[in-house]
Amino acid sequence: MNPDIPLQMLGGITAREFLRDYWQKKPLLVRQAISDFESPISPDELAGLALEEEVESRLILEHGERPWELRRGPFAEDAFADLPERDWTLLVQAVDQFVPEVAELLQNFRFLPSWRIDDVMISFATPGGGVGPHFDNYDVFLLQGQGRRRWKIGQMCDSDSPMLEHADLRILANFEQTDEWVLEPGDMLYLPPRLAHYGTAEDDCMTYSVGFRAPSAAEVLTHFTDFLSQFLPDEERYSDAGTQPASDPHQIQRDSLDRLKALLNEHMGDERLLMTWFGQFMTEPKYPELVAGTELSEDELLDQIENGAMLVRNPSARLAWSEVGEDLVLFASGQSRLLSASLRELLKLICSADVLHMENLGQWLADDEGRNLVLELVKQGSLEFADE
Ligand SMILES: [Mn+2]
Repeated sequence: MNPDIPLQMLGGITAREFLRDYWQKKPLLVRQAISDFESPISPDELAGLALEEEVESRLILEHGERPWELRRGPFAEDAFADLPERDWTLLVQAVDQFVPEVAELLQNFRFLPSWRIDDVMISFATPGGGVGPHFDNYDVFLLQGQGRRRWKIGQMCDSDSPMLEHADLRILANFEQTDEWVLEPGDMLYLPPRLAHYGTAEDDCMTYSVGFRAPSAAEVLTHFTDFLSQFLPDEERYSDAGTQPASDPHQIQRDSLDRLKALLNEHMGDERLLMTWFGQFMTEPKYPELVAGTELSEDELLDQIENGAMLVRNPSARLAWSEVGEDLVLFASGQSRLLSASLRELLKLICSADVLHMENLGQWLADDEGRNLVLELVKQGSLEFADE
């Protein structure tokens, strides 16, 4: 997409301007980001999802058995019958993985890397309902789907910000309001990480939260070094050949630190392994159990596609690709595969096409490496046959 075309989604500024002035920096309110927006799912359908075993959901009651009572799904069918008239909210995670029309909304965010997107959470709230004042460590776009919600924003927070005592929820003890707006269907509010916010329903309402993900520095270091260490032989150790005689054998000299830093830098600076780890880490599925492959032979794959079968990306899979030296690498749901540069267009196709079929896949199935890639992705579960 052209980053210099003004977008209605961003209130008439370009993706370039949004990324320069707002992304990760400050909030942006967009009235009618999507005009005449009609929520692709109803509150009843959302409640229905919260009954499903594989769906992650929560109910929060401001005046429950204790303040801000949290109940976790999956819920029984009668769970919604006894709820009070107001001041509660139902939150359902990753609705984009279960409702294709909700996944389609993500097309509006193609100016950001798809591997940065976490999920589309949808909340339904009765009047007064919300999750309390809080902050997140992630960027979020809050798109109003139905009814009206009042959003207040406040101070920038961090892990030292005082919280209410609560076993399950992170609710801010202090909220220093700086602004507030009432959002109507189609309105959208972008919030950068760590900005305090407090949303309450004005009437029965649904809000779509397009949430992003970024590994913490602690995660990057622990996970990358874990990954790296698999490739390091036990005999490779701290070494001090050529060291000087010690003036005091109890002192750790500065030159020891320099040797240690050289050892770290040699491995931490391995860009090939860093890219491989990062791609694998960022494409790990939110729910790995929903990416289950099927056994399939090459002949079966070809037969089916030649007979008109279509492949789609598993909505729970995550795909990305990258260049590593002269080669390409495809990351699929936490795994990586090194491929020759000639497969570039196939990788782009697999990552972006709505469906894969004989017409757009045909030439690649005649290529050994291409055919094998498609087969492996079906066996792994990142691609699956579309239901007719
Ligand atoms: Mn939030």
